[in-house]
Amino acid sequence: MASKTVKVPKISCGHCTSTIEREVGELEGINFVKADKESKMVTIDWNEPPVTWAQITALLTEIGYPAEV
Ligand SMILES: [Cu+2]
Repeated sequence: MASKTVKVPKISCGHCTSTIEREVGELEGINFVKADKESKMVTIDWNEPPVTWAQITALLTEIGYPAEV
């Protein structure tokens, strides 16, 4: 299992964190996703395969919450 914590600067409220948790959580292979509105950090644990970090960050960008690189 892989794990990463990234900053998502566009997080501004609880709706943002729920959207991220729901959308990322729907990907196959995601074990855990937690977004924090104070720190704007998102922690994700996943299994690779079936999902890759590139796919996760692509999804974040697609839903309007790109991760900071
Ligand atoms: Cu929001």
